[in-house]
Amino acid sequence: MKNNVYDYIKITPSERQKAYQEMGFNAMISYGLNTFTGDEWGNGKVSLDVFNPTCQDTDQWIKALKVAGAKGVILTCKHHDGFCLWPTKTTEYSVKNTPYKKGNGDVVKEVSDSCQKFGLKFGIYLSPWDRNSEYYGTPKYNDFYMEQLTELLTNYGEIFCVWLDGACGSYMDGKPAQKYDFPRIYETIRKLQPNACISNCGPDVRWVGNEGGFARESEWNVVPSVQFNTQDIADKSQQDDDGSKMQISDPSKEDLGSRKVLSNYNEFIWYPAEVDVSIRPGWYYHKNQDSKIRSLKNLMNIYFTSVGGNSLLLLNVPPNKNGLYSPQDVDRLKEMGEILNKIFADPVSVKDVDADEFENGFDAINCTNQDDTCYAPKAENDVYTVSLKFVEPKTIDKVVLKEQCDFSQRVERFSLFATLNGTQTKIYDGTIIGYKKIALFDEIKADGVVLKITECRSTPYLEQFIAYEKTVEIPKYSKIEIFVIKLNKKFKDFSTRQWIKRQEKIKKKLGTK
Ligand code: FUL
Repeated sequence: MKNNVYDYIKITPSERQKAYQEMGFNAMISYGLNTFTGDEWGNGKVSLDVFNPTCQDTDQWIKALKVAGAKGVILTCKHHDGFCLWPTKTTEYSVKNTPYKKGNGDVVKEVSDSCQKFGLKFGIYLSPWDRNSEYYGTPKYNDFYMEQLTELLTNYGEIFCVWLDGACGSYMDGKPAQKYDFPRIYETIRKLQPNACISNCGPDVRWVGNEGGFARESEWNVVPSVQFNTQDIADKSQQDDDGSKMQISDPSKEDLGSRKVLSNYNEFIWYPAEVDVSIRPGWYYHKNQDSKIRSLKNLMNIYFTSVGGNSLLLLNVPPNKNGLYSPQDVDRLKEMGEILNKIFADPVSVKDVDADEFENGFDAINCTNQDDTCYAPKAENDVYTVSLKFVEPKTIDKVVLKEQCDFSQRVERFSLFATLNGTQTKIYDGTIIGYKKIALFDEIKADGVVLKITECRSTPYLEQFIAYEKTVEIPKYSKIEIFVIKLNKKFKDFSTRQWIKRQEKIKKKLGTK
């Protein structure tokens, strides 16, 4: 195919996608009957009497998430077991028939109210797969689902995201997978909540493809439109309740959007990646996982590869049987928020910026502030250079870079250099920048920093180029730890492939997809 870069850079985000990307880090709350039974995937037949949190406090959840730095919250209003956390008119399998508040509770309302109180956005997870509904597998299910969606989109204020899970194990119930009416689902969401992004099995936000917290080294926002394919997403999603299987496949080397890949296609979309991952091994609370919460180092690693690598982070934190976040989770969230605040406490003040001649209105100084103005050079070039001179020498250990995505994602390769008394030391080599790139490097004393963009789709539009002082030791993996992690992944990848083969055989035997 004969494309040129202009075919790619004409692809830009919608307003709703921009608002979502701006949020960076959101949380998911998995809560429901599974919390009380210890299941990950309830079978849809569990007695509603089990749902009886004695001191549920959604303010406590939302406060803890806010402290960590999350900007929005997505609640599992209905998981695969079909149990609804709101008193829906569509089914009896809901909170209204549980002992909780003698059937007068509405957990969706409580969470959305708490979000409003603490200034977080609220989003919904409404599982397409439903193991309770008698309609599942028939065309009637689509009407039923639409009614549930409509209730959620009309009664709980502004919704920032509808998360459509591709996971389905209907073969376990001897049923074929439902053919969902996605066009109707999207149309309803657009009509009732035009600002909401549709994530995962939706057109706005791309599932990164695993649930272990791994992103690609180069995550592109512009990808071939074939990447948005609900069947494909469902096929790659969980098909068994052993969540650990989803934590494996390491996509870091996968290439979805380089020029080489794009050149094979002729239709492209803006489709940013989202990394969904749980703070615990399971999505739901299990007491025996209290000691298995991800370490701060691990969470920071996920943060820097997702938020710091042009992706979104969706961190699941599940409440316990009392209806509270356990102290272990609260503490970890607090540590996370505290360290992030410290890491980004001291942007280095700049006294001078030097760059190639700028396009009118796109002065180089624009990339040193934190608004959405940007720098753009006037003419296309082989290398674009921007040099910052600090007010005084500082010890730095990270640089934050952002492209102004109204002009698409353009930068394909760059390097950073620290300067001190006229000498230059290379401190970082990178590929994409996109919405946000956090470049971490070993601490170095510098009186300035230089960015050289060596590959770019036409001229760059640089919104931010800010160096940060080293304020705290960033929890990072050592080289040996990285080696062990990689080895582990390889081993798990192998066992997952064997597992998938076995699953395929079982499904073939059962005659289901
Ligand atoms: C998966 C589901 O099967 C898990 O139970 C969880 O809800 C996760 C967010 O998505 O695919």
